[in-house]
Amino acid sequence: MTDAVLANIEGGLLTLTINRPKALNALNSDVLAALEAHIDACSTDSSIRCVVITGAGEKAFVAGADIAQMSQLTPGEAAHFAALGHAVFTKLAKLSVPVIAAVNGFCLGGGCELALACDIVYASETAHFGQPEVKLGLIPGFGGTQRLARRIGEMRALELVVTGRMVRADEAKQIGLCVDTFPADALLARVTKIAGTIAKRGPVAVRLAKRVQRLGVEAPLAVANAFEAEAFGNLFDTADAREGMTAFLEKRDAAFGNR
Ligand code: DAK
Repeated sequence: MTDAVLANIEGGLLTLTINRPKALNALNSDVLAALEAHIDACSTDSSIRCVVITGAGEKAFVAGADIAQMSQLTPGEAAHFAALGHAVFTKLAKLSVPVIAAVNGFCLGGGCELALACDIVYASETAHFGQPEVKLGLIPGFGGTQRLARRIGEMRALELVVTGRMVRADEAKQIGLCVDTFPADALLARVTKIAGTIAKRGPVAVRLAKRVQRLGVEAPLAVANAFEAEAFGNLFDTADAREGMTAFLEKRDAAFGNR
């Protein structure tokens, strides 16, 4: 595997670092292929409880799709690039464990779409978000016209997409593009701590919570509530739910076995 994306696994936490700092971590086909390989590996590793994605260097999370590479694409290659990007981001969104974006700087175009494919986003106080594709005569190509509206609402999303303007971290938090902001030098440590908390919770419950919510937002409320009720019932068949409730009653920490 190339070093386009660095992977580190520790304490049930997989940290993926997009690693092209000289190009502000722009997404080229090598990065997308490496990301896909790591996501595939993660999807079959039951020891991983949470994933964190960040960018190498101090300046950028991901400053978009690689414009230099894109500018050379034939229509056929562009279609392949778009299909690869969609496939990777969809796989990421469908990972059974929560995925957190630690946005450590510019988060633009394909980078913002990458953050939108993650379940939870935290940002450094110096981060900038945006979908500037219209400045290049393009539109977002990795799901941004769809996921952005679902996350922050149609009006705010279209305003960002058609102006291409950048949003600073404080506004990003205010409009729901990220949950919270931290000083740049504390971001990764704070996000790792939060991911560590998730990793300690009942793993089957965490996965089911994500699954039910992801499925439910695409469904009518009555159907979504039925998903939840079924999943809730299924948890009573798991050793972890028995252990969690027993541990509470016995006033001790639960020892979950992921079963
Ligand atoms: N691609 C390639 N290289 C990039 C890049 C990018 N997106 N962003 C930055 N770089 C490179 C710069 O070219 C520069 O390289 P050198 O000149 O040093 O070799 C290096 O990173 C440092 O950047 P700057 O010198 O520009 O740094 P500044 O601090 O002055 O400015 C900036 C930072 C983030 C404001 C600026 O770099 C910038 O505006 N970058 C471009 C941001 C952008 O437009 N992002 C959106 C890209 S378009 C589709 C599929 C996907 C997409 C669309 C369609 N389908 C197939 C349908 C997605 C599109 C996009 O994401």
